[in-house]
Amino acid sequence: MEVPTARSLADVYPEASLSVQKSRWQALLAKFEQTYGRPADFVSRSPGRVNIIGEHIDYSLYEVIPMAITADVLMAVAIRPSNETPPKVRLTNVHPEKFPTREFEIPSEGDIAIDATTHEWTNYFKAGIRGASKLLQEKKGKEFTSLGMDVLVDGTVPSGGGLSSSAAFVCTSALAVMKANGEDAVDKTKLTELAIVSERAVGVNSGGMDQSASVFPVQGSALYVSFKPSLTAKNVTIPTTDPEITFVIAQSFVVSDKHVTAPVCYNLRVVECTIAAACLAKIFGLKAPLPADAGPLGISLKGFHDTYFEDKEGIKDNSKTSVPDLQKQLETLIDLTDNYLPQTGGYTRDEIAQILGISKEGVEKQFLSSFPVRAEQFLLRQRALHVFTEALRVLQFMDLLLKPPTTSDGETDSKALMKQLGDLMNETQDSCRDVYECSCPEIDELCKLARGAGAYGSRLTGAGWGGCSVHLVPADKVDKVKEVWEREYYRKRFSDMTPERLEEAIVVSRPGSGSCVYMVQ
Ligand code: NG1
Ligand code: MG
Repeated sequence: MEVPTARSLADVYPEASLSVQKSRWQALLAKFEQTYGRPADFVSRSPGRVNIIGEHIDYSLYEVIPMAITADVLMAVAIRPSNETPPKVRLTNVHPEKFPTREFEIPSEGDIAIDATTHEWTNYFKAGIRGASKLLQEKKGKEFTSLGMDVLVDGTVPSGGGLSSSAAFVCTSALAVMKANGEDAVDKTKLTELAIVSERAVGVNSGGMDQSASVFPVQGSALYVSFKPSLTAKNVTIPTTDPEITFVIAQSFVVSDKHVTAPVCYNLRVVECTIAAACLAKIFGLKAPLPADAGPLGISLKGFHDTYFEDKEGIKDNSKTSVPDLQKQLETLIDLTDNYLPQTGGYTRDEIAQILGISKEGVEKQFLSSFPVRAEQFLLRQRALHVFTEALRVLQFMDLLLKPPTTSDGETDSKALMKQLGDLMNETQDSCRDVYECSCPEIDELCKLARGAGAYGSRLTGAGWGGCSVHLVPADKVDKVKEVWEREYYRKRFSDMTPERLEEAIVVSRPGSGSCVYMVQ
């Protein structure tokens, strides 16, 4: 499937936001001309996302169900002359006070240096150039170097807020570079894969959910993303019910900056899950080594899962296993983890080395040297338990979307559906808070308030430790939930809460559309 070329803004945005978007696009194109003295050739666009369910399991290569939101990153681009050597990139932002103007050259073969130790906005564009250049070199030959570009950026996905501004930015950049170099048909899977790898170049050990959710969606659908055996994404419509199911997103305004917290939060979780996979494989004496797969550290809990059932039950291709059987497998793995990784206080480097039968230096080298991580104890038991139970909840959630409960006259039983979907989201929140330890008191409070005011399900979304929360709320309860948050959370905690900030804090989002290009006439 290819990234579509939008003919009009109605292809890109839901009806309700069209007039706001129209003025935003006009302003972007006018500012482009004013800045660079000529019109843009095209606009590249990718949205942010909210994850509905499947938290912190993408990097263990389990399925997740995010959806695209309306907020997005736009890049108006004009291609620079092809005889310019080396080719130059000029990057400006509609908010230059936050994102200052930059200029740099593209070295031959596109092997652009990225200093991941500084948190610099243009790194994400460089990551896009690097990834896209690699892909284009495979096609056009080693000596290919990208053309230069003049770019003006306008992003509306709040950064550090858990709605994946970074993936939206990298996907938009990579798409812009592909397009500028004459790629008319950009394959969605290829674009997503290159954006995943590109984002890792910026120093975050990320899974692939955000980039998939930014590239693939079609309007009105959530996305079921699988990573194994290879990346695939299926659009799933949310059943129409009365009252309508809505997903409401609420910011906690607790900023969780991954570049600062990763060594003790995000990257540490990635490492804990990877070590758990290695330890479980060793404990069960699996005959085959774990497959080297697309997880950030080469092996994954899903890799362990498939290998375990191949070893014990002779299942050669677990992707063909039925959903009820997959659910049983996960229940088995939950039991095994409970019995065979018993230490609730965690495992030290020495203990891990002992389980794996390697030296402490070996542990350090294999698991702790690719990304900065700081820890003495690794909570393998809790992390594996979260991952397996969460993977199970995703399967159950998908089942409900595909086969919603019905009333005696065969209609969708919306109350029962919302209750069951909501229960699963609430269980995710409990697990994130107590087992995976990636929530925070502010998010817990937003969830509690929402449930009290009529939300069926409430949980953190994205990496956590702050950022955003997502809530399943029937349309007729949205106002009540908002009112309670305003009164009990935002105004109590932030004395300087302005109406504009409140507007930003709560978003009722319908599933939006993914990446696209728009040609400027
Ligand atoms: P955010 O919320 O964008 O930091 C991160 C990861 C995802 C996923 C979630 C947790 C990046 C770019 N994204 O999301 O891949 O692992 O956390 O489910 O690191
Ligand atoms: Mg991000």
